Amino acid sequence: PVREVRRLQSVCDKAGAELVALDQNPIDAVWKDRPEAPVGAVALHSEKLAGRSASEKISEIQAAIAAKDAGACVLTQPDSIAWLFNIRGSDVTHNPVPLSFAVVPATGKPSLFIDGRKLSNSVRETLHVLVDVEEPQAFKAKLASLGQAGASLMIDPALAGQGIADAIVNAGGQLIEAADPVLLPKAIKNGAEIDGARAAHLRDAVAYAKFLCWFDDIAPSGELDEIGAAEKLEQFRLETGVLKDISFDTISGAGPNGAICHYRVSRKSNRMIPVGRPFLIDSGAQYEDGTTDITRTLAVGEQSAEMSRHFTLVLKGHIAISSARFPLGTTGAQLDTLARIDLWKAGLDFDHGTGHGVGAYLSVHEGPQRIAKTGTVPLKPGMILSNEPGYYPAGEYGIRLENLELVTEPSGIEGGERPMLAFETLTLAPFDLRLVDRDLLSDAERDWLNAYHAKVLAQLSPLLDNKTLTWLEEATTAI
Ligand SMILES: [Mn+2]
Repeated sequence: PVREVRRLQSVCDKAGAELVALDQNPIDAVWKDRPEAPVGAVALHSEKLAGRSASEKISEIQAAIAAKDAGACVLTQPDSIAWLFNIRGSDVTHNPVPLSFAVVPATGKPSLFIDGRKLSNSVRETLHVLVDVEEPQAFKAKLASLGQAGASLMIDPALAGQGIADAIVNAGGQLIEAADPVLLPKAIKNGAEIDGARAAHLRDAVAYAKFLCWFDDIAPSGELDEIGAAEKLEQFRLETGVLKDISFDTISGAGPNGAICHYRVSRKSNRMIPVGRPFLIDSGAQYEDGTTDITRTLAVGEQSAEMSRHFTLVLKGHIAISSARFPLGTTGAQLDTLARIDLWKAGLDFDHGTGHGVGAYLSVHEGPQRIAKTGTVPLKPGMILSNEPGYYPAGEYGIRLENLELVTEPSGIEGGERPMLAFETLTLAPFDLRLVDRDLLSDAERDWLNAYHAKVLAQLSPLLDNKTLTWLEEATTAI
């Protein structure tokens, strides 16, 4: 990206070094068995799920481009392109996006640069109404011809490659640097996308409850390993019959592996899940109507008082975020502290953000919103964010508790003056009460936990088999 090249340039300047751009990537010379670029099939994303037509979205984005006095905007993010044209792809594992580029003029028909082998005749016909479909090889020539015509082209310096900026400028064009105009509208989900997210989470919760019930049967034997747990969870999700993919590689962390934040289980690292330590599992699903992401930390056998204390401190942070009320204009950075304050008081912390944006059957991580020290974007109604504080005593175990939260419309509070935003929790799964130290929770926190568990039980009970329902009733007992 342009911004990264600038950063490297300034580092090189300081060090008295020279940053040299090459025409050929030197890795290509030695990468003999490089696979061909993927040609995953493109599917149309229905207007019923998207909530808006592609032509309506294109008009909105064109107005944003015109407002920047740009002749056109170059889109480089596959999820921005997928959102704008109401398409989904299968080029990237766990992310339903087609690899492609697009040039959207302030007026007139956009151009989509995509390998034609990804498009069936019917998809191509539908797209042709909206865009000029061109092969990827034509992309650079298009940038050059716009440059030669003296056009002003909008690019996002954090996302667009330096090669794109060079192609425009070298041909005589002007650059207008601005945030990808799709990011914000994509982040703010409309009514159809919110309904879809709720449906996806309810479906996912049924699979998840079955997994938790199964886990409690098997794990205390000490004969379950990380891969076995991850595969079983995926199997329950597959049994929904509508799983498109998991939304990322499951983080299944037993004992010390749980303390590695972005741990990814492999055949080599695979551990047996030890009895007597919490087990962390972070996973998610892609359904046509929504993307999920959930982390639970589960008791396996007896847990020490120290483990429960750590778990409960993390839970307090999770509850503080979930129950927060805040005015319009509040950023994720302002809320981030709420997730940490009880850990800080105990001399503890965690080294990742508290939450990230989540797409609507798109990337499980999307901007621009986040709950983190770097979260400078105000939270808006319709945004979906994760709420996932943690604590990771190195070499011992990991604790993380994650739900997805929807930012609601501002509403009044009894006795209050100003309308406040809130979070509606989308994820529906119990927190492991065997790890909760009741005495560390305030009355309000206990009320929150009991109300959440009552909601989980009420929503799931009509959908569960008897065995899972009996398990869930026990798991959601009021404390
Ligand atoms: Mn997450």
